[in-house]
Amino acid sequence: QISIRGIPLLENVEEVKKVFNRHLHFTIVKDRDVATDHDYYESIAYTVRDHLVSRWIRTNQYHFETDQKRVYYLSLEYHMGRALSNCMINLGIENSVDEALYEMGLNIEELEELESEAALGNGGLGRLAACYLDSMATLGLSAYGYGLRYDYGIFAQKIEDGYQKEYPENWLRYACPWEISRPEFLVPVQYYGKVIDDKDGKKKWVEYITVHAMPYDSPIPGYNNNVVNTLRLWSAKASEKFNFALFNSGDYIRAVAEQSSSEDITRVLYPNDDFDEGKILRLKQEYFLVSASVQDIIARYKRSKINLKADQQVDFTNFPDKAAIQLNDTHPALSVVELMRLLIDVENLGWDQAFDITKRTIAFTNHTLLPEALEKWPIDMFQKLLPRHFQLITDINAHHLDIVQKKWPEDKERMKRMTIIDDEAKKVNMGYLSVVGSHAVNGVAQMHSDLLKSTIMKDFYELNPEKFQNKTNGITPRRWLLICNPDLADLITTKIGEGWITDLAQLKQLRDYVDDEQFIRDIQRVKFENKERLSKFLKKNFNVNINPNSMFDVQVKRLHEYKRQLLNCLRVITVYNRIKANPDKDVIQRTIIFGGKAAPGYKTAKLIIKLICNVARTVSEDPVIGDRLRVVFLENYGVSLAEKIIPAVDLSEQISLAGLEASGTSNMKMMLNGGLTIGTMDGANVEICEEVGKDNIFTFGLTYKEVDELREKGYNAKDYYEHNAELKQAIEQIRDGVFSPEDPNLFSDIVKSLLESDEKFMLLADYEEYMKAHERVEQLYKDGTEWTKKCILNIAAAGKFSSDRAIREYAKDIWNVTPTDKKLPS
Ligand code: 26V
Repeated sequence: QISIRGIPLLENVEEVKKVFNRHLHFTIVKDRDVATDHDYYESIAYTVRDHLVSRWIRTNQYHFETDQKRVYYLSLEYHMGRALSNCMINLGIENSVDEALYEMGLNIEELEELESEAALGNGGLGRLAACYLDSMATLGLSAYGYGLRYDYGIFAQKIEDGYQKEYPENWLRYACPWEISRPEFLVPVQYYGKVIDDKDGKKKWVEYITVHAMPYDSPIPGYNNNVVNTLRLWSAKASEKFNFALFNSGDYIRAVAEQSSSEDITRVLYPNDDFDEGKILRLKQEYFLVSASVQDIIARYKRSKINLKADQQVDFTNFPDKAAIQLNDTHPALSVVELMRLLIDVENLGWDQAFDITKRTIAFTNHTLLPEALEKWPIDMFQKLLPRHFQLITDINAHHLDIVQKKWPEDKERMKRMTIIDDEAKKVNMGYLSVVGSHAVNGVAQMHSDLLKSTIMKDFYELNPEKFQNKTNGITPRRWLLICNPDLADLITTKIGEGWITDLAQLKQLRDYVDDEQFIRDIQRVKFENKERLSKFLKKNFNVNINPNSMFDVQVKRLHEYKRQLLNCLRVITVYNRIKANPDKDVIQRTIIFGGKAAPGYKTAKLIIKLICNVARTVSEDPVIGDRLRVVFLENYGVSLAEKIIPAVDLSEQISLAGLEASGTSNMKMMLNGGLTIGTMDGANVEICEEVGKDNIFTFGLTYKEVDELREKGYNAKDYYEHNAELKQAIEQIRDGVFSPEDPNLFSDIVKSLLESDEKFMLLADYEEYMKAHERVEQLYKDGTEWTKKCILNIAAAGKFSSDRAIREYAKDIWNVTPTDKKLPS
């Protein structure tokens, strides 16, 4: 067996077997006559966990002893994916485990598939949080993730008759071996009630109801450094005292029912990304995370070394030197106010000092410019649920507007624009609160950060230019290369060593091999084998047939109009028409793969899925097409499916309208795995282009500036429609029911919106250039060697997009903590 990390192998195999058998017996309580595959999965998971726990405990001890500044990442979403292979790789025990299971007649890969994935996120934002936890542990930071332990993560998507159907995903049906509940750290969270003036002139929040937050900790192992950090997820538990009155009045059943309703707070992840519904349950979730986490953070500070001197009043002056809180979008923005409340009402600090400490502790990352995604809470709802917090926001706003007024005394309009509490719209603006309550604000790609400063946060940038930064996103090279594409990882390692695993910039050494014929062939072989593996998987699990000899042209991401899956669909229809019109022409074989979930309430997005599925059907039923074109929509795209698709990608579709995709991260994953990008100058595509050079990427379409000018001048969809015969034909076919003969008007809304002059995503404006870019793709693909050389150059240029690089930048520019490559003792 080849090991790229030179782990002593057989030494541990016997031990793995022993521990495995012990767990099967003592933990699972089964023998091999009755054990199921799932029991075996659990036994091996507990076995791996055993290797982890002493490192986990020691990491905590070490962080207590050194008392370095702690980083707290607060996020409503963590799209973790499966833990087993990640833990094995990071601990360096995958070879021994593999071998031990093999000797016992079990297959590790099959068992891995039985782990239900922790899909506690929607899309890019939640996956980014997971990548960052991995990098923070790998860089030896004393870092904690805080989030919610939803009973139900993102829904399971089924495609039935071409329509998306949502099903609950009960990921906790079997006990989860990776989490440990910590009832001793239960935290009370309060809602409702009112605020009174206390005797000593202080504000007092009274008559609230209490829900308890139960922490569940999961281990976050660093790569090969014996660090194991913690992700703490809170679960709602009814307070025992909850509605005592009902119990006493004899209404026992109702009292118990109400208890369970307070536990609804962490029942389910909100499945819309980029749409703020303003629902009270969501506000309760946000406060639940924030209040439990900030209380926990303060409690840890009080228990920390500098505060252990007995009988001494805890001094909060040093708090910002000991804790950094990063807000993953505005979702945990209430942290600003909760920290203020705890410092003032509980710890008795003065307002000015509390605000100073709060600002120096908190920093904020924005992930979207889409207006419908920016969180604004109705004042009434907010005030009723969190009366004390509303007062504090009022104070913060007054303080903030005072500063604005001093800087621009005459500018009444600016004051109106910049108010956190909008009395006209009757809304609290969480984005503005986050900026005002933070010392640093960042976007997630250079272009996005620039747009933040020139659009939605312009006034705030002018007020505090020093706060604004860029932190281009990154992905973890462990999950997104080493684990998901082991053959490519091995091949790279044979050329440049294994340093790239923790220093991805080293991939640039691969440039030396761009003309190496053997290397080119090896890269081609690995890609082909990955495509074969994906094809087999799809055949087995979805009964989908695809041909590994065709080009895999892939757009997998959340379904959203701005991401323009519909533009891709128009292109597919045109390719189909071209083949039909010219059946003898020699064209490359393409498999066009779509995947992604639509928010359950997002009608247009769901109709686009149906259209793609119907086009796929028409294409596959047409005998003229043969194996030149296949279109598939893959069900239930998420982290685990991504790990199978991404290594097999030839062409990565990144085609959002310029200015709308904050960064994108699937673009980075595909690049790292040797996929070439066809994309607009949007989000991180711009930086991908910079890194790899414009000859090695297929860019097309309006730039942000051109989008802006076109909008100014007036976008006229009909112009494009009338002037491009192929485009016209494709749209007419949708209109005339070519893809929906059983219901010819099924897609009329799509056709109508495409032709509207204010169609927000300007699909038709980019169609022609998109088609031309695809022709360039086709040309290049015909020359296998030239194509593969560009794949190599893309891999070699992917170093910047490591989440290790991103976390180093956060550490230096925002958190003021120092990464280390020092290993803890094992
Ligand atoms: C907003 C809301 C509004 C309230 C209801 C629930 C909810 C959930 C998510 C969001 C905003 C999500 C924003 C987001 O996911 N942005 C994506 O972030 C990625 C990581 O930075 C980035 O790569 C993507 O371009 C960006 O769309």
